[in-house]
Amino acid sequence: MATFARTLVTSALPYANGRIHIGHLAGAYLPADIFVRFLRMRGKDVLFVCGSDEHGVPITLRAMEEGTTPQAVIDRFHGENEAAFRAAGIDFDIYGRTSWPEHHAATAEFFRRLEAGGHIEKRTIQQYFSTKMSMFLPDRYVEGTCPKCGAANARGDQCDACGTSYEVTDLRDPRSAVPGDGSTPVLRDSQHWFLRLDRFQERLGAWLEAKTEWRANTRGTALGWLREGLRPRCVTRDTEWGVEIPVDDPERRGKRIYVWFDAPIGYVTNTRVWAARRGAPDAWERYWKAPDARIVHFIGKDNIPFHAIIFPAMLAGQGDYTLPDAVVANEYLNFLRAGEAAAVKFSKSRGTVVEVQAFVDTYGADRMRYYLTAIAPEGSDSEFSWTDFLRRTNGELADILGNFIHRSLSFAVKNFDARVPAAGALDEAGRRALAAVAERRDEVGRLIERFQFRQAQIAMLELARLGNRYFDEQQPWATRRSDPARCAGTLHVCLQLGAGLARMMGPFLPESAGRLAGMLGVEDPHAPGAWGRIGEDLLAEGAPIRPPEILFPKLMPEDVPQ
Ligand code: B3M
Ligand code: ZN
Repeated sequence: MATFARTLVTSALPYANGRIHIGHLAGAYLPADIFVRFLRMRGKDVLFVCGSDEHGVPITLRAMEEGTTPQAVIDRFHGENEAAFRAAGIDFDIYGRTSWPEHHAATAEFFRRLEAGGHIEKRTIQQYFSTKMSMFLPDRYVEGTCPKCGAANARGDQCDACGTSYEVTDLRDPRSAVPGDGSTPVLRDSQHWFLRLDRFQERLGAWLEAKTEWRANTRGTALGWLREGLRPRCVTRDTEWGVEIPVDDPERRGKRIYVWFDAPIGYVTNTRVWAARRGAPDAWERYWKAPDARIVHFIGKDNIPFHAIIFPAMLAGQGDYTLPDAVVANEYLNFLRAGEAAAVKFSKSRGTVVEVQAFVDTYGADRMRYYLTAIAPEGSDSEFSWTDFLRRTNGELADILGNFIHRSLSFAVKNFDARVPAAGALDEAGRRALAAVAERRDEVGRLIERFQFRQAQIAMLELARLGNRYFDEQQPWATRRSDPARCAGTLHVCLQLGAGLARMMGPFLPESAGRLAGMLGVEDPHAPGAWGRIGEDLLAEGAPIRPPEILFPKLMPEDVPQ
């Protein structure tokens, strides 16, 4: 595994057209946050950028549906989503906006440098036009039958049913998706600007060949695009909402930069604004133009082509940018309604949406983080169900992790004057249990570095399972009378495991990690370097501990929707 001086982590910029739901969180945000917290705990230089994606059809469609303006839509949801991420413990260094002037400038800069390199060309294309609404229809405003799988209601540029991307003119039985329209559009000539993606075939091929450790979904999709042969891609649209096309050409009237051209540049914009806010305006280049830095994108699988092919081509076309080191794409998290056999997509219209803010308000951030990581769609789609949430919250968080912490601290507070007892002459079982803390630390770290967060959380929980087994085998409630020194040694070991867990929980359950650290008198779990001190700097004998609070009170069946 190569070593890097610094890491830039990005999460896909959510459209500011609605509230983020737990499917989003499980996809591109929670895994990234676990990774960033882990790197921070190891004292690494890591920057975590995200922000609202504020252009494109999802915004204008919402504004049309609500009879309001795109600006009103983004102002509302940018703020709500920023608050929801904060409530979920997703700790970005900056949460920016692609409506910022700095972003419009950065997009123009990218476009002009690509144009100067001969990578942009103007073409006349056929675009769907609604005679009823007297407007050209961007892809998302056209629906029809998927040209590949025949699914109805396929979107203009990508089919949700089979995932195929295509040109809108490939769609069968096209109809306008503009609210109140529904008419059959006609094709009309329109001038647009194209990114000559084909000119990057070799450059991207060489770069991708080396990405052997990428997940199959990402590597497969990217190599598939290369095998088909990269083709010029339209990077402008007929719309009044978006970044102006930076050309001196009357044809640009009524047209804007395509949202998927400007949105990924938002990662660069947000890094620049972060640097400027710190009074170090050039610091952004240490992440985007440095061979000793790595860029790691966290996304959902439908964003793979943009992050593994198109944006890298745009970066390569700038001449001096670093290309992404890793693109970590999760599959989809779907919703399994009680009593139904098949899971469905999270969707407001279907009444199967679970908004992040509401979930945190009811169950707390850490229960949500634990469960979404436990069912993370890392290698394949996975399912969220309230029944399973209840079962795993009680059966794992409460009964394994919470129970081990509570029984250890309660016993030590009651029988050892709320202090860490003397270890004494530990037997083999005690020595093995102590050694397990550093072993688990290294196992969890290896899994996180390999972006296997689901397995990493299981490995973290394994330390609590081991602690419960050790407590049961040592029977301190019996040795308290029969062999007080042995009993003291048992509790000494249990509290050391607790101190290890207080930090090992840090990337996954940040709030609970802090609470446990407070009970044990352990350093702030998120202090730089805290990760390396797991299993090394032990609690001192005689150190005070606090009576435990219940970390994860059990939920009753009536506490969750049926
Ligand atoms: N705004 C969200 C999506 O397609 C899209 C991501 C942009 S990342 C630069 O789900
Ligand atoms: Zn299809």
